[in-house]
Amino acid sequence: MILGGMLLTLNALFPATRKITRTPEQKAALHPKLSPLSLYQFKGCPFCIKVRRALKEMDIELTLRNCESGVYREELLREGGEIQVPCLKIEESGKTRWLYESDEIISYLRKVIDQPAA
Ligand SMILES: N[C@@H](CCC(=O)N[C@@H](CS)C(=O)NCC(=O)O)C(=O)O
Repeated sequence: MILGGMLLTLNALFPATRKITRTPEQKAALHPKLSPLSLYQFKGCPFCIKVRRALKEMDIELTLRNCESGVYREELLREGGEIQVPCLKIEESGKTRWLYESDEIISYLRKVIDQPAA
């Protein structure tokens, strides 16, 4: 908890910088690719902060689900299989996948936003 608070403070003091800046139109074009995704996270988890900083660098936004407690934590355990964050919930073609591991999540997001529109 104390470490998480310190990391959040450091993250606020030294915010990630955008490596790319998207126009509102470009963001709207990404919406179909990103809306099926949600990031299950803890606010003060270093690996979650790493993913959130990568989101900022890529100038994209995802639905964030805080799962320190409550229904999203229960859902993560029940459907994802374990309580480990960050975890990306991917809803595609009527199926749901749960992607664990911060590096995997960042790589997946990079691939998703580079994909040409379907
Ligand atoms: N290798 C993982 C590590 C993730 C990890 O250790 N997450 C911790 C929080 S910082 C966790 O989910 N712990 C389970 C718990 O607190 O119940 C990654 O890079 O995503």
